[in-house]
Amino acid sequence: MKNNSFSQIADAIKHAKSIAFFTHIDPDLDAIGSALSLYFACKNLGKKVTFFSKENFTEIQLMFLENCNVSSSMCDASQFDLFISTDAPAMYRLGDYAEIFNDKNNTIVIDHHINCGLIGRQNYVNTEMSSCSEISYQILRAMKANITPQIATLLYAGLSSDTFSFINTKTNSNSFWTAYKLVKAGADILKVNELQYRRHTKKEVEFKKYLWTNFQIVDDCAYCTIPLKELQAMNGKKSDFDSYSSELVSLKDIHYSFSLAETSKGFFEASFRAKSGYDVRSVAMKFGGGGHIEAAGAKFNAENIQQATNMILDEIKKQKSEKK
Ligand SMILES: [Mn+2]
Repeated sequence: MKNNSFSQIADAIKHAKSIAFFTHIDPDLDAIGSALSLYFACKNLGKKVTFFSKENFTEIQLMFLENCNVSSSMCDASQFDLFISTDAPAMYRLGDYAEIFNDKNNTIVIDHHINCGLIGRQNYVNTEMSSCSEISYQILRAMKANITPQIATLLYAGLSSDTFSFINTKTNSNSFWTAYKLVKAGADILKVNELQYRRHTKKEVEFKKYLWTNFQIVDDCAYCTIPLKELQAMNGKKSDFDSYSSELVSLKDIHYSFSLAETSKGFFEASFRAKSGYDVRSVAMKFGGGGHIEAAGAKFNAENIQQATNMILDEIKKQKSEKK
């Protein structure tokens, strides 16, 4: 796939009158920031804009969705002349909205993952970017759009969360340069930091307690599993244990980590992390998932949680021995 230039994409956006925005299911702040920054810039230019999503947004996500027209109904393609997807590399990541990108509609795909088949009429996919929000920022610059404090805050939230606060190895000079520009434009760092890092609820603490009580280590892999019964007892869902794998990979001498939860009978959701130089994307792909080299996820079926755990441990072991 050949990338279009920022100015080509900016032109397409500027010429559109009504634009539908999409991002991946289970959206993180980079998904929301990269999509909504463009959404609000277009809205400010007087365009008709709709953000399509069927998520049950968390309280924190809703803080970033303020004043956004979110539609959870199907998208009537005849109502829009442009369709933009951000932060999603594969069709299935768009959930019920994938269909739109199947047609030869006027689509734009903006992303920083290794592409897995989601291709627009125009594309800008760059895996060197630490966040998709950085790409959205470049497009807004090419559009000469006014970067309002609200837009800057959305982009900063995406950048800050996808770099794990500027510590993961994708963090580069462009991440800091973009952060500098966004703070200059009025990004509310305090709001982003407070919402992301200083709002731990009692429930989150319960989940952390579970993690640090139940985690296991095998060789250089740390992991934590949550059986369905425990998950229900803690009244938890996927987002509640999302941070487990990130926490575990930060342990000394640990190169791989994963969290694994049984979210319904016989159905498992796994989140993988790796330290720099190690690869969990290829592990996730074995289970029908994907993501980045150092941060990936997958959903799959297994008889029980012990079997699911062993399947992952075996796969990590196998890939390590293949690399030797
Ligand atoms: Mn992202």
